[in-house]
Amino acid sequence: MGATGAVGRVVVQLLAERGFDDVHLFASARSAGTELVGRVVEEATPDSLGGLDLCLFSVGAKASRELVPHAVRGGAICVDKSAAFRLEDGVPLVVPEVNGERALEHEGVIANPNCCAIPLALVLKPLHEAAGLRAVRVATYQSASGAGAQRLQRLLDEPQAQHDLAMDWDFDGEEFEEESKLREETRKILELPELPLSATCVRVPVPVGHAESVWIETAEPLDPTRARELLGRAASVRVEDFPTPGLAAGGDEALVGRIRRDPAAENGLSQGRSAERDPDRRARPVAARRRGLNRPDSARNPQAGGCNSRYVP
Ligand code: 2RA
Repeated sequence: MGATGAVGRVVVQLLAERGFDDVHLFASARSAGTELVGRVVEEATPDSLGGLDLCLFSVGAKASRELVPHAVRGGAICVDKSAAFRLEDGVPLVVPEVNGERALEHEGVIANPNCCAIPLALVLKPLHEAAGLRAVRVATYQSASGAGAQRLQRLLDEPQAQHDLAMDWDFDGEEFEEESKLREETRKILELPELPLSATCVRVPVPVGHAESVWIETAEPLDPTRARELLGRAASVRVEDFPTPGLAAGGDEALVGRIRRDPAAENGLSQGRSAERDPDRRARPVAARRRGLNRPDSARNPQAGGCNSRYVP
């Protein structure tokens, strides 16, 4: 569901590459009829979503809230990438490498975390097991793709000289919604409900590939060399000296590097990481156009946001 969106198109391509052939593609009435990987996209309705085994939802929270219950009633297990159900009791919020066993506890819906929470959890889990997390601070540098296909196209169409930072999430006067999501979701995935975690999220003029700087404090001392070893062995994590969105694009791993002692904290460690799943790394044409880059509402477009991460945020 959401087959024609930024994330949906990647999902469709990966399913085809990986040999899944009993697949139906769904989208809203507006996008139904589009052809992808030789299949015609069907309109998602309460009836058309009945009788399916597994539904991958890559739409906005409003559409998920409306349609997921129909698919579940029709017998499907739904993996939903929106924020609609992530923090609900009884809905596992799963990063397979971190808490995959929780998926088995589903009652019809399994939630897929925010695309910044997924790689963060991947790198925090082994460090927590080794030394106990005491506090986490994160700064994100999020790509245009995270706000959806239209936002990505807008960046590609505008002159480079007009590129700017944006903070295009709902703002409660203190925090952006993205920042509180990152805290609450990471706590749920790691099962550390009290973990002190503060985030500062910014959208940067990069087409695809989110990056994060992460500062952690641990209960026990954790040597950077040891942290590097632990991360080198962690599933779906790749240690790179200088991780960037460009290096991560098109791959299945979260890259982590710049692992070093943080002299500003006792038992402090800092690191940078980057993750993205975009099958198309080729440069795209840039034409003149700029509209609303920094408007707080610029990401609230009708198109579902998505960062094309391997886990489909
Ligand atoms: C964003 N993480 O980048 C969110 C949604 N993909 O805005």
